[in-house]
Amino acid sequence: MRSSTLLSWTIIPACSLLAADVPTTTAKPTEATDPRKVALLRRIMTAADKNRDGRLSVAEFKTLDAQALHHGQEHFGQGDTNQDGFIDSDELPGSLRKQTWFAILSEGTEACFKRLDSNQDAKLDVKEFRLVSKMGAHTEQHFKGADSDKDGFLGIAELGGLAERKLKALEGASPKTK
Ligand SMILES: [Ca+2]
Ligand SMILES: [Ca+2]
Ligand SMILES: [Ca+2]
Repeated sequence: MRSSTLLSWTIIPACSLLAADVPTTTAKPTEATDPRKVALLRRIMTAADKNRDGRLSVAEFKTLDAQALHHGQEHFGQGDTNQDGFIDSDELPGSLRKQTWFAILSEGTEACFKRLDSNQDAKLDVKEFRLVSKMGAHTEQHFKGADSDKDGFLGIAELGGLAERKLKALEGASPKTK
């Protein structure tokens, strides 16, 4: 019983902090409890879930997929781990693994930029960008599309722009009840 006493010492303060809005019954991996990521995932779900049933159909998911035309169905299938024909919020992070914009936003643009800029010249060349790109053979094309001032490098704003654009376009397309 010593271990449970020890455990309660460490758990109780954390629970009392979280008790206000988080049910303590489900233990989730840290990815799902990071408030920034939770907020991001909620934002993505809200933007894509057009019929507001709390889950994504294939058509809804494809609006998130940068390679929807050729790989949307495949990405959806990989993401729908319980195979019920929908991506729910638990399946969302896994289903977005192949999305460059999601990789950048979930790490945080600034942290991601710093990590990629290995020669620390405050800009990313294609080689540095390749580390976060999920576009495979289309990486260079993707890079050029994000390089809005056409100087052959991505600044932090251009990297952030690439990531935000997808989400902003979605949010712009969805009717807001404000
Ligand atoms: Ca839906
Ligand atoms: Ca599912
Ligand atoms: Ca660099």
